[in-house]
Amino acid sequence: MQEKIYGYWLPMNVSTHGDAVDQLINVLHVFMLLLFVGWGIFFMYCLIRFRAGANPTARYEPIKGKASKYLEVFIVVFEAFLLVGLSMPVWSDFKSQPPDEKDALVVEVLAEQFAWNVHYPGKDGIFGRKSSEFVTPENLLGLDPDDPNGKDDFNSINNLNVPEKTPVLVKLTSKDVIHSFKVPVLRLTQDAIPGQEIPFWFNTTRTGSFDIACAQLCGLGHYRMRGQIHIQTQADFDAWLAEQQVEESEDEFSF
Ligand SMILES: [Cu+2]
Repeated sequence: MQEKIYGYWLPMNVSTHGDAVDQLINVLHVFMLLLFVGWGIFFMYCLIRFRAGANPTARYEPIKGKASKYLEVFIVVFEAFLLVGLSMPVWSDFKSQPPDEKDALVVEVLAEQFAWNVHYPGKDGIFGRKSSEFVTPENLLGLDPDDPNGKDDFNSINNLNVPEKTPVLVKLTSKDVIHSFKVPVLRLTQDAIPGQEIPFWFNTTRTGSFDIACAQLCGLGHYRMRGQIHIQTQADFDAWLAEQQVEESEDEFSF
């Protein structure tokens, strides 16, 4: 059964940092609504108060009253508070305190036109060396066949499996053009830039399968660059991991 993710307001949130982001979005929306209504009333007032019928000749002196000045100062101070008081702490908390690699699930995501290649390090926990020169239709990640660390690595396409309530550290890059890894329910968007490996992290609050979208218009197939994140219980995730590793060793025998 498809879960209801979207309603009248923000989509469901399943990440630990999502509440802080939502709070910011809510405050901003209420503030924008107040500004909209305020300016709308002022506009109506001006239309009536300064209509041509009642004011046949224009007056060139500016208004003497101080009300507008105080209002503008208040708005500037409030906007500074939004930026310095609310946005920056949330952002710096999220950006400057990534989880320790020991405590997190570390995966690499390699974006390409038009898919997400998810690279898991396998049993040894070490990623094999990747290079564009090794990329073939069978070796989508471009793993170096001579690197022993890459022997037990495996990848999945458009499917990112993670255990719930565990920090996940993603190292994101791109093979071709700029893509953007976006998971609305995780309140997460990160551009993927060719030639750069950009780390980001998240932590989940519950299980479920949710969409991963590409948020950069990256070519004609952009619309079908859709992946899924599967947040599983630790037991389910371990079972899935074991299954992948068995498949991987079967692959090796078939060479
Ligand atoms: Cu894309």
